[in-house]
Amino acid sequence: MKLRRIGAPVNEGCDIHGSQLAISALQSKGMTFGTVVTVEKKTEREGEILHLNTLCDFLARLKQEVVETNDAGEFPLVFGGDHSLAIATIAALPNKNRGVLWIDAHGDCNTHLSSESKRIHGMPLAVAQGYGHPKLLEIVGNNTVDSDKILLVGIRSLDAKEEELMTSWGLTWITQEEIDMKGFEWTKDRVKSFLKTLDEIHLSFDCDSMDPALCPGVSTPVVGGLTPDQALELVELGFECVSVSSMDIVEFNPVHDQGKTAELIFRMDALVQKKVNGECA
Ligand SMILES: [Mn+2]
Repeated sequence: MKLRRIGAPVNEGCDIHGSQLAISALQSKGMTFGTVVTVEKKTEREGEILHLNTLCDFLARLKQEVVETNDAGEFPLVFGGDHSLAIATIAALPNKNRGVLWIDAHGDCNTHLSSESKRIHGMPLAVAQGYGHPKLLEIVGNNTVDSDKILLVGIRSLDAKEEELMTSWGLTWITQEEIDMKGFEWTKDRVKSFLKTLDEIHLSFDCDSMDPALCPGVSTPVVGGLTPDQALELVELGFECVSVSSMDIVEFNPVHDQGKTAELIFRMDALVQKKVNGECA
């Protein structure tokens, strides 16, 4: 299968300077994109969640791009940009039999009601399950994901209300503390047994799942985390255990990077390309 790189330099879901520059930073290092979907500023209502109209417009266009990529028989690999874009990637394909492997330091399961920051990049996984602001749910339509088909890995920063929501929805997550205590082999076994229950997944990789001491190019770093090699191993495991239908690599912030996160992104891109090409060979 052919891979199509879709650039999504969105920062309105995060509002910390930098991730809007991710695509041009990757292009300057030689990466090429099939398409780049850009943000067009819309008028915002006061008191609404941050940049809601701007993001809804952007996400609808990004979703359409992923739909067309899939219709063309190509594999959509979406580069962020902040994690709000996953709303569009996940919404693009029917999800009733599809799971999600979500590698992240954060839960991204806030709703507009629980969120303190009101930033949409903390909400995409809630929206994907059908919880959140009506305007965001409109983008998802019927393509929600069942909570019992989702596994989060690398979690080390949950808000109290967010954690309550995650528990009430029946979500499963592996914390970084568990990974550190029980080991990476244990982690891979857990991920593997989860993947084996599914036919197909969307893979969402947040760069802040990695230790910011090793990969500092992110907007919301949290102490500790995966090594770049472990991150690659988890992504590889995804492709080896189950059919991956789409993927995001998000939250790269070149302003804070010292070339290290970019280097990991290039390695991950090469790995995904190899897996996608091989799948139909
Ligand atoms: Mn995230």
